[in-house]
Amino acid sequence: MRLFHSPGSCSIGIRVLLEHVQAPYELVTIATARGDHRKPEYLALNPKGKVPAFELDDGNLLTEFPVIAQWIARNFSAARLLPGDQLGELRALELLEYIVSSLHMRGAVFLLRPEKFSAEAPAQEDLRQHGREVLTEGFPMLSKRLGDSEFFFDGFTIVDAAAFYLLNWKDRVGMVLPAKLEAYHQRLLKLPAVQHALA
Ligand SMILES: N[C@@H](CCC(=O)N[C@@H](CS)C(=O)NCC(=O)O)C(=O)O
Repeated sequence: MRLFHSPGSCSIGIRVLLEHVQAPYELVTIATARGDHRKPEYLALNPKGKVPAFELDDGNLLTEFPVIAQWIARNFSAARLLPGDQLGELRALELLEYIVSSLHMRGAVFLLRPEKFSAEAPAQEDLRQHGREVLTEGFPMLSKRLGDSEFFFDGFTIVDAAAFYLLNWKDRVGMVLPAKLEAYHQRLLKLPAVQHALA
């Protein structure tokens, strides 16, 4: 299996999951900062020009964080990366979607990369403001949802891997996390899988 990954990007969350289940995989660096993701060789493989992308042993390429994360959860089921009961699983997928589709794509992306959507300075400022609002509302919501628990569900799940990459951008988005969320981020940073993924 091969993971197409860019340092500092959301693909670190998939790396954390692969390290957590101790999957054998090859890491291929696609540095978005250098524009590797727009190069013809990568676009031929993944026309979306995004990371993460995950190539299975049979050559199939999976994209989209929640899909790759679910593939890992299903294929390394002993690691219990999703709650075992149906409602628990749906609650985990609901939170995963919120982190990826709202907090990442409409929060962090609008705040950090408004030029992707408009070349006009006032529109960019509106986008930044919208992104800031999404995160300002979202971080306390996550913190409340977490409460005093170690993880969002019983044990480490794919939700924690997504939360990890998002919280890792706290300095980039210039936000101070609510205390419980900050303590959770510090706990995640100490996990062996996270340490290996960051190494
Ligand atoms: N919805 C996608 C988002 C992937 C995404 O936006 N990845 C970013 C890195 S965090 C990327 O590849 N950015 C390069 C670009 O958009 O040009 C997913 O869930 O995987």
